[in-house]
Amino acid sequence: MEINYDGLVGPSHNYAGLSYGNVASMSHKAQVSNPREAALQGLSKMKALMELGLAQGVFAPQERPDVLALRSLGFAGSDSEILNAAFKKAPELLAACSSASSMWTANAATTCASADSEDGKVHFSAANLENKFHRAIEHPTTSRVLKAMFADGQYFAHHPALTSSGVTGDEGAANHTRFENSDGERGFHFFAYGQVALQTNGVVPKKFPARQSLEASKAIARRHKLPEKNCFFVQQNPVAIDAGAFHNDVVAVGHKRVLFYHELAYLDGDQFWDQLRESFSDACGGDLIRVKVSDQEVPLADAVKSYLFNSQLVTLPGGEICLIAPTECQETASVKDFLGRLLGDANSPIRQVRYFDLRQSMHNGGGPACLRFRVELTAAEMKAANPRCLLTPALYGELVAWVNKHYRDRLTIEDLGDIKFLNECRTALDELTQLLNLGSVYPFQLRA
Ligand code: SUG
Repeated sequence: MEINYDGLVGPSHNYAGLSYGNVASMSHKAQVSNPREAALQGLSKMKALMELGLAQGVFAPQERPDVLALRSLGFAGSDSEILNAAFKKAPELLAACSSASSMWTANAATTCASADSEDGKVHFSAANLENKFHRAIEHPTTSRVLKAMFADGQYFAHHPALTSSGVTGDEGAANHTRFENSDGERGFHFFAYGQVALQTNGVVPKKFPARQSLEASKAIARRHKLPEKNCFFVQQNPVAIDAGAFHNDVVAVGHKRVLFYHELAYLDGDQFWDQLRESFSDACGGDLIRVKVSDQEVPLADAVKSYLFNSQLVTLPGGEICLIAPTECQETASVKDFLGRLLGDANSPIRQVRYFDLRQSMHNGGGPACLRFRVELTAAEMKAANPRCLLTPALYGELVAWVNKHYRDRLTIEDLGDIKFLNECRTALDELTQLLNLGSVYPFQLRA
C-alpha cells in the first residue's frame, strides 16, 4: 500500500527568498506569511485524500528557529541573546535558521519498498539537501523523526544522510519515482539527476544550480540494495532547471506504471523513454505508459508557474488514477486547456483531476507533490509503523485545534528574532510530539 506522509507546516512558515533557482521562493521574498493558513491548507489536503479512501500520514515539522545551528555559527549566550545578535548582525542567517522548509517532505528522504531490496527491508536515507544552507540543517532531525515513525528494526533500515559535499548533493524523493509491475510486487526505480559532479566537461545548467548529483542517486540505490537492473538514471534537462525546475518533480510525476512529464524535462528528449520502457519491461514485465506534454501545449514557463507536474497521481479505491493538482492549474490558460483535453481523452490513464488551494506553500515553490513523502508498506509493515502518524478523522480534529491554538496568522522576518516566538514554537512542538507519539526528537527536548 502506498501511504502519503504529508509535511505538517511548521509555525515559522515565512517567505525569506532563500532558494536561488526556485522562482516562487525568489519572487515572494519578504512577503508577510500566514503560518496558520499554511498549516490548515495542508491539513485540508490530507483530510480530502483520507476521505477519498487513501492512506494518509503526517510528517512532523522541525524545530525552528534553529538555535543550535546559530550556535554552531558562532552566536553565543542564552537563546534570547543568540536570537537578538543574529537578528541584528546576520538577519539572513536567522531567516535561514528559521525556515519551515521541512514541510516539503518529498525532499526529506528517499525510500524503497521491502519487495525491491535484496535484504527485504524498507530503507530510508535522509537527504543531505546540501545545496541550500537552510535545508542542509534538516537531516539530523529528519532522521530522528523517521526513526520515530518507523522504529521496528525487523522491517525498517535507516541510513544517515550522505556526506554533504558538492559531489553528493541529494534532494530526496523529489528526484525519484518508483514504478511497479501490474501486481505491484516488483518495483523499478527511476532516478533523475541534475549533474554528474565528478565529470568536469558534463552538461550543466547555465544559470541555476543542479542540486542532485548522479553520484548521490547511485549511492542511494546501493545503500538500499536495489538490483542494478531495477534502476534507471536519467539527467534532468539543464534548460528545465534554468527555467525553474530545481527538482525533477516540478516537470514530471510518476505513479505505478504511468509517467506524466513535460517534453523538456529530460536531457535526451525522447531517447530515454524507449530505454526506460525496455529496462522496465526486462526487470518487471509489462509496459510503462506515458502522458507527455509538449512545450507547444504547455510552455515550460506555464508548467513552472502552475506547478501542473507537481501534482500527485493517486489510484482511487475504484481503480481510477486521479491528479491532485494545485488551483493555479485552473488559472493558467494553457494548463486549463490541456487538462480539459486530457480528461476528454478516453485513452488517458489519468481519469480525474481534483484541485487544492495550497497558496501559502506554493508561494515558496512547494506544490501538492512537494508536500508528500510516499512510502510503500505491506500490511505487516503498516502495523509496525507508528499508528499515531496515520491520519484519522479524530487526529485531523486534534491537529486543526493544535494549529489554531499555537500558530500565528501573520509572520514577518522581524518576528523571528523574538524569544517569545521561539518559546511559542517549542511549546507547540512539544505538544505535537505527544499527539504523534514521537518521543523526544527535537534538540530542545534532547537538551532538557
Ligand atoms: O527547496 N523552498 C523549497 C521548495 C521545495 C519544493 N520541493 C519539491 N519540489 N519537491 C526549496 O527550494 C523556500 C524557502 C524560502 O524562500 O523562505 C524553499 O526552501
